[in-house]
Amino acid sequence: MTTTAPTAIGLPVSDADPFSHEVLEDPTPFHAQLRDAGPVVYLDRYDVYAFGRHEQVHAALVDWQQFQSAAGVGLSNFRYEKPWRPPSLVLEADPPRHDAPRRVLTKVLGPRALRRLHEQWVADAEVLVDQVLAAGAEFDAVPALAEAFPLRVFPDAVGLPAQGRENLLPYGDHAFNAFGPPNDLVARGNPRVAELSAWVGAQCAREVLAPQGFGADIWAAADRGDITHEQAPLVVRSLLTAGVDTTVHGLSAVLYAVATNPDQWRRLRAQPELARVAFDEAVRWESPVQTFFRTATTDVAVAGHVVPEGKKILMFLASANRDPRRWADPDAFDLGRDPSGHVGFGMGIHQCVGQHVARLEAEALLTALARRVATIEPAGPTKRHHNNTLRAWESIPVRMLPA
Ligand code: OVM
Repeated sequence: MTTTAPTAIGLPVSDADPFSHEVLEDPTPFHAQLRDAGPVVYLDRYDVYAFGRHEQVHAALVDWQQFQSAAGVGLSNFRYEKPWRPPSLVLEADPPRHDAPRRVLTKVLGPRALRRLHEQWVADAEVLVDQVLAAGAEFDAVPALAEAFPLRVFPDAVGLPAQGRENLLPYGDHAFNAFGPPNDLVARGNPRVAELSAWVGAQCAREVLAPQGFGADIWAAADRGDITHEQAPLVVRSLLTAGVDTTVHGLSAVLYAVATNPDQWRRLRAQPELARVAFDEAVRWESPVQTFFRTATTDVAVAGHVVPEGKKILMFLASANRDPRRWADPDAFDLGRDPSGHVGFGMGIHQCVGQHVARLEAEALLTALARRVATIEPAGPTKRHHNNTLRAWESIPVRMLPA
């Protein structure tokens, strides 16, 4: 990153490209430079105001009045550019319009629904882990576990038909790429956007969804008048967009973390009740969702600088989650720390509404592994999957020796 001398008004400027393949391969050095350059850094290549420190990222996340979402939470400013799909009714909305769809999702994905799923998901995780281990000690943890488990439990919980589920990951991958600039990653996804969007759109119809599940629950909320029947399909779409890739990469993160930190795996084996802490610590450590944007609704004063009205703010969740101003030994994956306060699920009114579903998936899978697997070791070179928003693995070869 070339940081030029601060401008006349004292704002550090950088010509870095956070969406370049070099940064996507390993964003950690860039994040450190960004944090050290100042609390606000102007990225002149994109005309955006970047926050890399925990203090400013957290403050922006909880200030929806001055940092709005309705102009899009990617680089594209919906005030001037047409979105690639109809905006999400929750993610890309501000109060008051945001609130009814959000309340519906909070309820549909809440404690009652999860109590119903808990036993089934624990049993599903045990079956999957037994199958994988029976096939051999060495395998790729990404397809075998991180992809297989969410794809086994989540689409069923939504009530999706079996046909076409292979579209879920490519659709989500493109949606998260689309928050970034229109670079080669977006171009590579574009040829399939019409086909994938049509498939996802079709799955949101009441007749296509099973009579029980998150999808049916959203339609039932429309019958009660909590949202309109016109809104219901787009609320279902949010589950299909945000619910699969995120959990796949979150599970990859925690599997990579325990494979490369054998002391932490031993700790988890000795205390399987640490499974949820392990997952949250992995979300802090890896930040499967790296970034989101906001738009300034007014000239906003931030740490002695001004973010002008209408400009985009780029919040580096991943950088905030490893800010040494906030965390002791931030680069360590440590089950002994309290990871709460991390912004990997966001914060404030848009904080991940599916986080309890994600934690339940992780708890089921990690607990099944902790009961069966004595040691987890890397078994070959890992490979990253690049995405403009997601921190992802394509491949994590591992060797798991049974207990
Ligand atoms: C949505 C949504 C919510 C969170 C993340 C996301 C693609 C999408 O409501 O569609 O990423």
